[in-house]
Amino acid sequence: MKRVVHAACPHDCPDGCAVLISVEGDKAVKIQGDPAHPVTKGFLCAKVAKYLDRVYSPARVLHPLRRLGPKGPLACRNSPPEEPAPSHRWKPITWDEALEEISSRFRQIVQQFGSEAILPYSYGGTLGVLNGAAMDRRFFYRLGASQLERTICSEAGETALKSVIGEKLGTEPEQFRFARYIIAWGANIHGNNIHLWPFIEEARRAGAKLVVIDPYRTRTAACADWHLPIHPGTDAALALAMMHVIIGQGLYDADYVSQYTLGFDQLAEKVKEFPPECAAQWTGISASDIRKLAQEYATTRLAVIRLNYGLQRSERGGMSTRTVSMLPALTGSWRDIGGGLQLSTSGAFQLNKEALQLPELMYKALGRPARVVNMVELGKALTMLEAPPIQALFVYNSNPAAVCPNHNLVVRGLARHDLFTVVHEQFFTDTTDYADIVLPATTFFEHKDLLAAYGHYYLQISEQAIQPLGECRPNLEVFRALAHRMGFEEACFDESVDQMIDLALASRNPWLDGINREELERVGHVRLKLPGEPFLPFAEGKFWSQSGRAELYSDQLKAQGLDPVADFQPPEESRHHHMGDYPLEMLARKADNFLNSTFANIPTVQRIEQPSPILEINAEDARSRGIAEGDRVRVFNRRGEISLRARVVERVPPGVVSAQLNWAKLSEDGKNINVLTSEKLTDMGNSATFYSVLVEVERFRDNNQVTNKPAQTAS
Ligand SMILES: Nc1nc2c(c(=O)[nH]1)N[C@H]1C(S)=C(S)[C@@H](COP(=O)(O)OP(=O)(O)OC[C@H]3O[C@@H](n4cnc5c(=O)[nH]c(N)nc54)[C@H](O)[C@@H]3O)O[C@H]1N2
Ligand SMILES: Nc1nc2c(c(=O)[nH]1)N[C@H]1C(S)=C(S)[C@@H](COP(=O)(O)OP(=O)(O)OC[C@H]3O[C@@H](n4cnc5c(=O)[nH]c(N)nc54)[C@H](O)[C@@H]3O)O[C@H]1N2
Ligand code: SF4
Ligand SMILES: [Mo]
Repeated sequence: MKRVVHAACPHDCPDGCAVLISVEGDKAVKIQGDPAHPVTKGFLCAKVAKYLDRVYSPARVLHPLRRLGPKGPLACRNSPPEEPAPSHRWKPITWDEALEEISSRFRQIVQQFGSEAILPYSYGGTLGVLNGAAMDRRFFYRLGASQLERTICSEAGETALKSVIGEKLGTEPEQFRFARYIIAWGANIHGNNIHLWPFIEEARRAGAKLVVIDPYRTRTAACADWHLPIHPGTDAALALAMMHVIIGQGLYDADYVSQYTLGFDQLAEKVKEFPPECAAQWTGISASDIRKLAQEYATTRLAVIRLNYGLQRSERGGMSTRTVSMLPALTGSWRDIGGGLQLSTSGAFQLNKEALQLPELMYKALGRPARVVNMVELGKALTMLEAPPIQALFVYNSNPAAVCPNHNLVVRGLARHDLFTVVHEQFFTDTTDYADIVLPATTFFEHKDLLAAYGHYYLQISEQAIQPLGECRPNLEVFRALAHRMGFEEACFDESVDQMIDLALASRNPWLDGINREELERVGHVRLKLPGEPFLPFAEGKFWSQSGRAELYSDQLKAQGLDPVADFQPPEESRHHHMGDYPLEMLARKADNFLNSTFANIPTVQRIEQPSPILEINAEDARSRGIAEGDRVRVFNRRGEISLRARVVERVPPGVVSAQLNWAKLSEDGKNINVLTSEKLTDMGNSATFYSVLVEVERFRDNNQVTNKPAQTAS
């Protein structure tokens, strides 16, 4: 019998697609986008369209396993990317044995070092409300484990956006069709946010102009009306210069500014320091182009900005995001249907997180907040953290040995003999190579969950379509079982999936009013009860900041030692400071067809992505280094080096090179691009600085001379 199950894509992607899975017997046979969802519109991205290959991959982790032999990747590479667990490497054990071993090691560590010697490590494997951050949080709070500061992705931008408008709210994607001037600012829409594209296309058919501000000529930039290849990390200079023009020429909405903003006078004073001529030197964008951009943006009715997280992965990414976030408050474009700005919509989903996560359990365990470890600094934490040293690491929903900056330091930490590492995973990733115990995880086909979104305003239930493969378990069930093993007796560890969904929905937020599980189960996705149709969150001010206004001046920032208005300084790791040993700015970017490191091992997805790890370099930089298309090159800085194949392109301007995130063990030298990235944190939000990286590139003298050893094996 064939049935169709409504699910929701749980991957870390703004589009939050509604998915229909066709099932015959207990086998999923088809996946498609739900045509009824107003943003999914019946299509999926190329990678998730191939999801059956991922769910039924022969390389899935299907049973609990204990490592045999040393930590670290096998002298790998030549093994096919998809292969089941090699038997000389892993010994299958029962769940009972695995849980027993984990709980007894945890107990021992708690006794000897204290509970904060245990560190959870998780991020965006699933954004499901229950399997992303619920039972796991309860467990680690109750255990009194160190807390993880989860800022690897977006915290700089989020903090900055909130510093102006107070919450993560913005223009809904469906309204982009009404815009007549669209700026994609540090936003790779074709790669990372494809479901916005049809709305942009619709707007362009009606005459809208699309401008892309990105140092890299993305596919989005290539089909835009105007691409401005900005120097990495200099967006604040551009935005401040735009405001210099907008204010100087009186192009702002004086009525909106006076009614709904705070600090305009200070801003007007500040932007005097940033005439376009000065910003041109920092940004590489000519003064006349800056003027033109400012004038067009401020005078075209229905101008919208799709701001994304690209520019905040930079040392001063917070300030960059803050300055751009000020623009629609200045022009009053928040008034217009199809105006305003979108960075994230997630602030609209005020689920009852407290009840799901129960942070009070931490106080019960410790009587105080537990130590906080920043996830970006995992390498440091594992190798040089003050007492108590991390003795156990529990990884789920993340692949830190691939995604974390300063990879060499991370794997040095992960290779520690005395570190007890558990990894709950769907695949044998770079991180499972360092695990003592690997636990098999379900995919979203195999469990039920509740999904919010950060690129639209629909709440969804994702139903379980098939039985778990092998002995796979959802995150929630693993932490429930572990809590029982640890003897935690609180009733919260017994709550069922449906009880937890009901809890999540039991929120005082009026936008969730009346939305219940039964309705979600019946229709799959439900629009939040947003006030007004169309939803214009800030048409009449009502910002979620303390003052209720868009804060162009912020005392809070001042208290943090930041400029209370805005400011620009170039990143220390940029062309503006170092022109010496490492003169090239590297963008360690995401692949258009993977999702961070997810999908990198799926052959049918690999086939649609660029072949083997490459370095994109401009002809000018290639020529001066004697590098030709296809040459093996060594890319290096003081943190590490990697061997890549050169591709000489116009997509990156002179002075900038680009390479993609991938699994380290799939490359010839067992490394990935994060050997070069820095764990330096951003100016706001303690986020990662993947796009503030300087490198040098040289041609291998002997073009076949490539070190063929894995990054780090256990000694
Ligand atoms: N296909 C695909 N989709 C994804 C992901 C993926 O890996 N692959 N990842 C998902 C995740 S976790 C996230 S957070 C989102 C992120 O989606 P985006 O926010 O779009 O993030 P990025 O791709 O990091 O950066 C966007 C663009 O910013 C550019 N950029 C880099 N530095 C600067 C700068 O200094 N200034 C400006 N103006 N631009 C700059 C980059 O070249 C890039 O094209 O995408 C999600 N969707
Ligand atoms: N160089 C460079 N590095 C980057 C970035 C970049 O642009 N450049 N982007 C950064 C960004 S924005 C982000 S968000 C981070 C992302 O970092 P991560 O959140 O670690 O993202 P993924 O690489 O997608 O790894 C998620 C892992 O979770 C597993 N998983 C999926 N679902 C489940 C589940 O239900 N249970 C369990 N237990 N596991 C599951 C997947 O198999 C996958 O291996 O990477 C960051 N790293
Ligand atoms: S990864 Fe993004 S675009 Fe692809 S199906 Fe999931 S939510 Fe949609
Ligand atoms: Mo992210």
